[in-house]
Amino acid sequence: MSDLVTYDREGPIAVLTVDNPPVNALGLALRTQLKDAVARFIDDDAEIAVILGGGKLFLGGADVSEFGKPPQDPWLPEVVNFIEDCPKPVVAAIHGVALGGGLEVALGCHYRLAMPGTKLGLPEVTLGILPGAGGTQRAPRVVGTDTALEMITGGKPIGPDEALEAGLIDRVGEGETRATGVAYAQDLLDQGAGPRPIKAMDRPAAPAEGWDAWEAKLHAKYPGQVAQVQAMRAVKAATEHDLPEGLDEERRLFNALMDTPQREGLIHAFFIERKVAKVPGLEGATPRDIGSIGVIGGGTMGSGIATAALLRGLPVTLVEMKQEAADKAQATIAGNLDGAVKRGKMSAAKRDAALGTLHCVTDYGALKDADVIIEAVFESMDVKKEVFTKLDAIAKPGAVLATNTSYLDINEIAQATSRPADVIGLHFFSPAHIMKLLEVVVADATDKDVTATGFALGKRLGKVSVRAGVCDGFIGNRMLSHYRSAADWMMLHGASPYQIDRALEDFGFAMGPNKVADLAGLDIGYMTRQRKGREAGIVHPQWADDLYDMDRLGRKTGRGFYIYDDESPKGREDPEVLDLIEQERRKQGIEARDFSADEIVDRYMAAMVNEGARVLEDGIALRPLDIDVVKLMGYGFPRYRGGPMKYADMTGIATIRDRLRDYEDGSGFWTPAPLLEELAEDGRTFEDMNNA
Ligand code: T1G
Repeated sequence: MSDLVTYDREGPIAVLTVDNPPVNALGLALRTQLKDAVARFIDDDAEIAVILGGGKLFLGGADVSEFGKPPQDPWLPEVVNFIEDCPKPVVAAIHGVALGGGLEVALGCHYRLAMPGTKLGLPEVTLGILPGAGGTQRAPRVVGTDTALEMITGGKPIGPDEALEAGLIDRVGEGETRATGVAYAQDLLDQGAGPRPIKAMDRPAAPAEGWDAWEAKLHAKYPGQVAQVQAMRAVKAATEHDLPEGLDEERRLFNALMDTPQREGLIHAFFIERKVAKVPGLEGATPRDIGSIGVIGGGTMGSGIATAALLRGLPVTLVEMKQEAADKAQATIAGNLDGAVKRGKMSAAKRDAALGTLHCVTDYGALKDADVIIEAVFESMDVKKEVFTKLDAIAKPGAVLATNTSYLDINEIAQATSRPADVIGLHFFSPAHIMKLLEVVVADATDKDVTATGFALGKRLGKVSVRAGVCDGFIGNRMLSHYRSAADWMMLHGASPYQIDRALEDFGFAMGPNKVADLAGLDIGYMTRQRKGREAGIVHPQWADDLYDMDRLGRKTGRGFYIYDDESPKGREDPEVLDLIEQERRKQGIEARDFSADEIVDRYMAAMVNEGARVLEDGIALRPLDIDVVKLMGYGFPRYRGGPMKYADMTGIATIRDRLRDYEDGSGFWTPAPLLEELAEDGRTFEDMNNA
């Protein structure tokens, strides 16, 4: 019985249509039925076959949910080889996407057609593996080694025109996929075309730059990651062996990667970025309209939010206090859109159309028809309350009133209106039109349809939205504040800021915490410390206050933790910073001691996981996966480690609990959270909590 692949005829042409929603993933059942359908074609009197995907795409690749489980026959390489060895020609008619194993199946076919708008790619390295069904052997033979290396080690898909140019496909279709595929097959029959197996093609040459240069480039571009270099080695095998031997080497390298922690971390990241939108308790909620957006405040955040909406075709009315500020916002937004055009993210025509739907004004009344109004004014509770009181008076019934505050109490803001159920937090990350993370912050009175509206808007804006509860800093900044204090603790006791940054960048962070502070501006940290005041158990980084007082705010003043000048644009160490820290040690009678890179990472991560546990205890995050997504998407956490809570599972929760117990110094800062103790005692993991 074949319910995943239908087989029918159009004269001498057999049409094999795959239908395995949602993405035609090549799980065991589909592999079996696809192979059976090709076997039927071989026995049939049809002269040529066309394979195409039902639904919105061709084939979405191997079934990622099978990873980590014992592979089951027929393996995908076997199915691809079976197609390639078919004694009659087989055509792949591709639409939507052909990714990973999906493109590898197409490479097993003898001819390839792609419809306009199709994405063709080998993204396996983004999952910590490499193309394991012949992609590293067949792609170089059709597109050449250099292009194959770009595609395979970069993991980015290409479009049909580029694919045609590269030789990956033979024709770009038009109109309806099936009809186009059948017509192409008929053309091939008319030409007397027979099977054209890639394995019969010449071995590809070595890359122009040479293998050593490629390896060096990959180590530099993907520090600490293993898949890219291994994928390069698989492609190298294609230049040194005939296909069968090359496939063996590819399989060996693939299997080795399948067992790595990086593959586990990256697959975790893949799934939680999708699962995060399935918020417990939101079942049955109905999003309200999001057709028109109001923004209050045209500063960096307000202009960024407005840009994000315009990029996705949503009209925006932006309100500023004075027309001069409104005009400035208009110019900033136009500049942002020009940047999008330059980056190829938007056509000039679409930019012009978008600007036609932007109105930057000073009259709140212009917001009366807006579906969602997002406030992004100065971070002062009084100012925000004033804004929301005004909004309450003019916004239409059912409009969603959102604040972009990064730490203020949204419950208090909501109470400034007569409609607290319509108030929510939409915490964008700067630059708002580029950063993908959006914290949807749910206040006590927020209606679940309003929460669902926040997620619907996030999806429309191309964001990855995470549900957060109300507290100082929500999920991301609350945790940042805590593990930033762990770094301060280590500096007070002997670690240099530069050693800390190096250790954490070697662990995989895009930037160490002190480089991040210099980038954001040391005034941000200073204002936060002023606002929060001294907190028990938290080291107060007096040296950071001293730098602020010396107007050394980081990159923007050319000096912070690092010195930034022509000699060292990326920053060099500043002995004066070390002196400031030593002065504070002397004042507190602390003798500096050595810290190993391992201890720096262990302490920093233990603090991060511990605060994550407290964020879960307080219900600020509903699931550990919400925390992982926030840290992956907004805070430069290394993706191949899956996020702090995944890191804790892979390290062992009891191990982290024990480290914290060892770190206990009476301040309470290192005390393990009750949830951590409980999970360690029960032998449960954060993943168990995700699946509860
Ligand atoms: N396997 C299993 N499930 C998948 C899947 C896959 N490959 N791709 C998507 N899903 C699920 C996803 O989790 C979600 O589930 C639903 O489908 C819709 O996904 C041998 C080994 C195809 C462009 O990397 O890029 O082939 O949340 O929301 O926005 O060399 O999915 O509904 O329960 O993303 O329309 C290589 C990964 C695998 C492609 C569609 N393939 N997928 O985007 O839907 S490795 C990939 C995507 C490989 C071979 C190797 C996208 C998409 P749920 P979605 P979408």
